[in-house]
Amino acid sequence: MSSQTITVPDIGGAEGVEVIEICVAVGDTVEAEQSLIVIETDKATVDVPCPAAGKITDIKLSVGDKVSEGDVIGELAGEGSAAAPEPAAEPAPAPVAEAPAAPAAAAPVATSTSAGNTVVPEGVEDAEVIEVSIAVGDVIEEGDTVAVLETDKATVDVPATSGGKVTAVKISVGDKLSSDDVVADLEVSGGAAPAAEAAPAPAAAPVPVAEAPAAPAVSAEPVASVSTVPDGADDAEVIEVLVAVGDTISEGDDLAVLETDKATVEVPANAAGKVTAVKIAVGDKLSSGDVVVELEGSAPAAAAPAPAAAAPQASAPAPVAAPAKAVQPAPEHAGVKNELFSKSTEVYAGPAVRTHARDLGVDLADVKATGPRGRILKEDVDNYVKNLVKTAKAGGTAKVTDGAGIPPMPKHDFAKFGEVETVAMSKIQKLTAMNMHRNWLHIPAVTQFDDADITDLEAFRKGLKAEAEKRGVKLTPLPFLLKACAAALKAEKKFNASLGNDGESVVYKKYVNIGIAADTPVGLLVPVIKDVDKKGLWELAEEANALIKKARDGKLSPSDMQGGCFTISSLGAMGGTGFTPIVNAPEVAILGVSKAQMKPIWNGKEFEPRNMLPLALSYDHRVINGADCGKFFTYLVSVISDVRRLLL
Ligand code: CAO
Repeated sequence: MSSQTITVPDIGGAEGVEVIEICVAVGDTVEAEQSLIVIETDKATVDVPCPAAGKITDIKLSVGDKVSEGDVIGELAGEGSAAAPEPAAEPAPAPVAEAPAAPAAAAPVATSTSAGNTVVPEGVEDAEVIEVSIAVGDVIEEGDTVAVLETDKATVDVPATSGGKVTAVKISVGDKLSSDDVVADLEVSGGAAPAAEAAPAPAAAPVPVAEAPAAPAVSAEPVASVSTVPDGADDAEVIEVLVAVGDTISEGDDLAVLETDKATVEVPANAAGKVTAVKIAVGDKLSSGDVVVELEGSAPAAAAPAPAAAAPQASAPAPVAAPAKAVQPAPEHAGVKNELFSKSTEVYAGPAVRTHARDLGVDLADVKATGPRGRILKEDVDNYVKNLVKTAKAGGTAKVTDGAGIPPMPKHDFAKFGEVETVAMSKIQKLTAMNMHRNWLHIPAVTQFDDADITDLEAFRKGLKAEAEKRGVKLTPLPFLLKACAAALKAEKKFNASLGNDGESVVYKKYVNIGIAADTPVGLLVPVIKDVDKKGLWELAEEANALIKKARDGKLSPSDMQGGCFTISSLGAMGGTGFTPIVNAPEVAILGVSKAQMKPIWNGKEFEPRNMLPLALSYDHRVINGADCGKFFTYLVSVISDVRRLLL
């Protein structure tokens, strides 16, 4: 077993960079590329990966130490460690046979006349293999396509950098490749010059990023400019957008947080002004020059972001498979104090921890940090998950303050207890389920109950039966309820409203459209009667009859179901003394109607038999308060109980 001293790789010339996390302990068995320590400059947090697999036998650093390139991190014992080169640029001294397929440019096989390889040409970085075009045994010539790679900008053929017979294919679909990565081992026949010549990739190789992305160039308009991603970033994921349209920003202000697999960095504005468009979103992959925001009212930005030479480079610590290669900390802007994550809410975590959290589906905002200066450690994420699991196993729900979210529903094996039949839900049933679930979760609803005395209304309605028959209309209590609700919606405008799309405003409607929840063979549908306030009883009865028929015949058009302000859900014909209807968003209230019943009502002197209609009014408490409901409901009940009041 060999031993290797692990040192701090090239960190772009930065000196005295603070160690903020030691990720391993003596005795740990580590993989190549596993994070050993995390260092932090004022611009970036960078994981320093282990150059080879092995066992940690010594650690020389502690949290808080200041390190520079070449400082000793610790000792590694392991089979792979001897082969791992120092981060320095000298050619690997001992390219012994057991060396793994190192993509080193100074190809160790240069002396061989029978073996070589073909490598990824220059200019490629972290591009995904979408096709492998060769197989073992193939005889290829220099320039033949050996694979197809894809970046977010282009799909390119990878030409063979050398000819020969393929003895091993070193890549698979889905791999991420960069320049000099070995694509295939070759047996070179006829003594043709092998890898040594081939290693430097042909300059003509197509470079995926060559076709410039959406013009980072500065707009020609005098007052408009853009702020772009600085040099060095490549395919880095946006994990936070820190500005919005309308914000006024200064040069150097943080616009977004990007993350690669090795570092998390902030993107500073390279121009000042008012943000007129944000061109990125969380999840986007950005590279140097990509436009982050459009600005107005500033001096146009210099064409390119031009990072200052003195910027502490978090890029490319060089141990072999150079990990943090794409990451360049933001350029330093004179006079701009820019604390790491200063605007990134309280979530302060390195890339490895962020990736770990994402893999586990953990929102870091929910995790209690125990690291230095409030940094979230991997153990913090693990402990958070452990606690959730423990709570779930204990059969309890997590405390509200635990932010446990909605626990998943357990799966059931119904067939275990007897014969079952599984029937697929109709499209409408699934849609209704989804809408109900969404509305139930989003709307803090309150339901208030009351009874309306419909003795007189029913007498009036029955008196109109003959006329209704003549007109060919079925006259149920529904059109009366429609008229009464329209009057109440006009009287209490908070009920004829919706929450604005921004969640910070209320939209009051000047029209009165009311939906009727209708039970149909395919599920619950809600046709909407428009301008109820402008229509008479017969017209409402006719329209309700027609729309309900259309719904049951499956003939409603989307426009028949749109534009509702309020809904009536009547189960009156079916029975029941009350139910709590779910608000039909974006409406803010719904009236549930149950079966009318004769009840003894005290009239001040005696009990009198009265026909009482049970009503339940659910409302969105974000828009409507209890007092508003009281007013609306009292008015509604009063007009239902005495429809003459509708004339007032
Ligand atoms: N109390 C007593 N009787 C009632 C009544 C009530 N509240 N409401 C209606 N009735 C009577 C009607 O008067 C009619 O009797 P007559 O023919 O003797 O007059 C009978 O019940 C049948 O009425 P209907 O159901 O055909 O008509 P409607 O206008 O009352 O209702 C509709 C139409 C579409 C609302 C209803 O049929 C329906 O589908 N309701 C289902 C609503 C639903 O599923 N909502 C979801 C619940 S959870 O939010």
